[in-house]
Amino acid sequence: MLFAKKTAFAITALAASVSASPAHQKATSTFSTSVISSTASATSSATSEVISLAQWATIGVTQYPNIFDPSAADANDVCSGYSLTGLKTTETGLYGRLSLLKECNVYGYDFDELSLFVEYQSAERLNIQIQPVDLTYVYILPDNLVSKPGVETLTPFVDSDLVFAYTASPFSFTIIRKSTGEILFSTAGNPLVYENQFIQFNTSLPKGHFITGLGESIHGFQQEPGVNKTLYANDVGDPIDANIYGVHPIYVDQRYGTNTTHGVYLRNSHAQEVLIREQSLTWRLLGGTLDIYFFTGPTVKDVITQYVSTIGLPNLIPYWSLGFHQCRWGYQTSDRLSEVIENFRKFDIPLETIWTDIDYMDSYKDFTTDPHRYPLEKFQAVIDALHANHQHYIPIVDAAIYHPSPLNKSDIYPVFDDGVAAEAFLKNPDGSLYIGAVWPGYTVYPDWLASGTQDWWTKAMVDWHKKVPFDGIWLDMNEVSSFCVGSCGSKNYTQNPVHPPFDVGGPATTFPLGFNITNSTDLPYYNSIWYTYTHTPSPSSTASTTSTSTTVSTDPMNTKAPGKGNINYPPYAINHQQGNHDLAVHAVSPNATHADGTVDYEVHSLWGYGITNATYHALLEVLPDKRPFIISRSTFPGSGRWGGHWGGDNSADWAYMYFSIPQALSFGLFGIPMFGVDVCGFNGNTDMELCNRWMQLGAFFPFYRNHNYLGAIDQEPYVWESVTEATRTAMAIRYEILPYYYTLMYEASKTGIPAMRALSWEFPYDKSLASVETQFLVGEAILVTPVLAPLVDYVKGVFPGVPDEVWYDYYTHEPVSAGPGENVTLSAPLGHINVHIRGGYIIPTQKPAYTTTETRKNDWGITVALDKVGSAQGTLYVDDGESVVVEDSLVVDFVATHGSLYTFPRGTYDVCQPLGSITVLGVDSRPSVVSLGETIISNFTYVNNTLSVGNLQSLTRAGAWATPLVFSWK
Ligand code: MIG
Repeated sequence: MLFAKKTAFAITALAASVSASPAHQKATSTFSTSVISSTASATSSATSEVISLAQWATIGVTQYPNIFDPSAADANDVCSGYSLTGLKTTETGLYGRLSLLKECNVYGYDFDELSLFVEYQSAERLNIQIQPVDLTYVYILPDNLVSKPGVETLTPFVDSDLVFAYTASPFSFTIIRKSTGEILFSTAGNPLVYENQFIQFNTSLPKGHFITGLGESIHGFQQEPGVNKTLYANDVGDPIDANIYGVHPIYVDQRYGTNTTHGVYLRNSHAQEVLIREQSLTWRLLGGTLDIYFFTGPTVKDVITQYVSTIGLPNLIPYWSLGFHQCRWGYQTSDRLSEVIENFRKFDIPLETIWTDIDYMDSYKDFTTDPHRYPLEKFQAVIDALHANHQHYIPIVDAAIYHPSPLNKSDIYPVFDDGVAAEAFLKNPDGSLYIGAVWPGYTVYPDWLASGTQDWWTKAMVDWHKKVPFDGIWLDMNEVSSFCVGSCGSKNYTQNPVHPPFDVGGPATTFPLGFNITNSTDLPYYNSIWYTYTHTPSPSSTASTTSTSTTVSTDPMNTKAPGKGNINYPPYAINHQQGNHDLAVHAVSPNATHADGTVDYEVHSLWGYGITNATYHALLEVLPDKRPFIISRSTFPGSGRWGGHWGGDNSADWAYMYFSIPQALSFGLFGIPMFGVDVCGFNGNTDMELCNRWMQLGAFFPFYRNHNYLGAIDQEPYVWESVTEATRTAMAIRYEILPYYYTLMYEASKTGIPAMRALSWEFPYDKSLASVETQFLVGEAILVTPVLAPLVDYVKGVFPGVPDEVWYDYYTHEPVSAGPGENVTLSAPLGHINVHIRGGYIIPTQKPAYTTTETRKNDWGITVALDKVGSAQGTLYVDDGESVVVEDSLVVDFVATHGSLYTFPRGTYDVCQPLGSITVLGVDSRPSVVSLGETIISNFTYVNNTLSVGNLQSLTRAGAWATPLVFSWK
């Protein structure tokens, strides 16, 4: 086999020279100069000629996805199911035995005898477990790996609102909501199919259902009839309606007829497929056991709390992580990084955290820095300066670990050697190291189920932090990605470092819809970059190396195998998005083996969850007593306990700005509230108009980060004057309401209810809101209505709850005039994002500054938005923003009624900043007397039914929340 010697193009300085002077900003957009070179590798320590991984090694064996195969057997037609016998009640539920009625072996081998357990675990949760009586060939997902909730309170099942009913033969079960008599879930009419590599059950659904959840995919919020959801962790750049990075087998079923909601969670780490139809849902699993949890709700927020506390509540984020994050693939030198940091300062755009992508690494090896491009001392000076300015630094850490070549004495990589010594890496079935390929060349993969892996990982992080004092970690490629099929490096790793089998980071070739109109002046410039790139000759291949083949076994016949079966080519082929639908394409192969014998096939989608867990615990050692901050690409139920998530490789186009909202809402209910997407778009070039709108929209997401593809034009917000201004406007709001946002993140860590919310969660009785996913709420009090299309200066939005609710414009304090269900047209010129405050709510604020730390040192404010009867309430939570174990905290309750605002502080956390201002929206008439405590305040303004007082500092010197306050207007 040929390994072509090849060089890759890299745009080394596309991002190199945006001017830092405002005078250089153009009204539309500015491109930086680009230098295109043909270095052998994007990092310097590689030699000028590098062997590339052969193309053939990336290609799998074609599988025909079952859902597209018209000749595929339908298990519901060919299987007969089981019959239930020996049903007994237990202390907490039922136990029974299921016997196979007739052999079927449709996509594997039938299990003859199954055990059925029904357990009423709490008043809110019912668990059904079905597993083979003989557990020899079945994978049982360990409790200590993925939380397995048990019986919480000894509830006799009569106390539950859920009733389990059944038919004995063929066995089926039905879950009924007692209080409404509604059937929530029923397998009646379809057989249970339970084989070693295929499990299937169905439920009927009412017509017109509203199902959400089931991720991760790029899709609208609702999972409507026709959806085929494939759940299998996958490294791919955000195609629409395909399986991507994370796996979340949970759905929420919101029933408008009875205004009740329930949730269904399937605790299983195998590949899955869920088919949603007008009146049914079919769930397919490629192994393991059935472990289903039903949550009673009855409100949708109840379901979220019930589910998220089952899988693990999200960790409380550090306060600083709510600041703005700037990232890109292509900050190629530490000088460039400094320049970007300075540019933000010069343009007065708050920058909390700068991130580096794989550019900083020495030949893409984790825990290294490139000696020439990121010389350590210089790099350290950049990080020290950030810290001195209350700013932060986050590096990427890739999943795979470089395997040095033993033939090259100078190819030294202790992180690898230490990992081998710790037995920390995945193996082949024969016990040798599993060796795939990622950026650095042939790589090995941490085995998160092996006992020595955590300590090895922690040590690597602790050691590295001594050199590169990072503040958080960005976890990428953890699906877990491999560029070749199988253990392709087993016989070839001496060729390391090999280059990826594709060119890295060529110029982006697309622009957003409408670009030619709004940004026409940039087109010739862009075309010239593309011309240079396509006319630079590629050095020809000069040598070849032979390779013996890999260890991948190929069984295109899909033969059924007993035991664990044919794990590389399971008889039921899921619609896996990768080339040929082969499970081993662009990922570690299903037969990669963990220390305890578990194969990747059984826990594939848990790899990213494993590294997030391990990194969280490593960070607790790196920065003792500081809350770890992690953003991970691959996630699984429970990942939220350790980290947040970004939406992966979206595209710089309007559609992806829209998709960011349903993706965020879904991750909210997945228990991962710290979510955001690559603002301004990753793949493709962005443009001024899109980036303007997106920088404003992103400011209302919990995780706010601009990130960009290597070969795309610059997109820091200062690149365009209009984006600079739009960004400052939106960031001023974000930083002003940080106390409110942080309080919401705190609540998320206690209840699971995310900060960013669907309208259908807050107004569950209004079916017309179910489909709204172009607007969202931050908490209960702030409604965001972004522009999601080019070339418009207005936006349409609904105002939920009217006429009972009143919504005030954030900027003008004007109440919105809207009828129930009315799609109101709002003015939205470029640079203006519609934000509304809901009457009845009180929002604590702080005067915004450049960083969150400086903002925390500023005066407080209170915004009171009165409802129709002149009342409002709110809460503030404050602590030091960083302790893992919070010893001192402060909660302030706010109530406004009958012309007075009362604050009720309690707790031990000291806040010394005074209260500077109070603003009351919706005051009917000009007050004659305004007072704070005993002091009459004569200096107030009353405009637009808004009462504003400032300069209260002298009255609250001991700190805004030192004592309860009464503020009155009469
Ligand atoms: O295969 O590190 O999703 O954010 O910039 C690409 C380079 C690898 C994928 C991540 C993206 C990141 C990029 N990475």
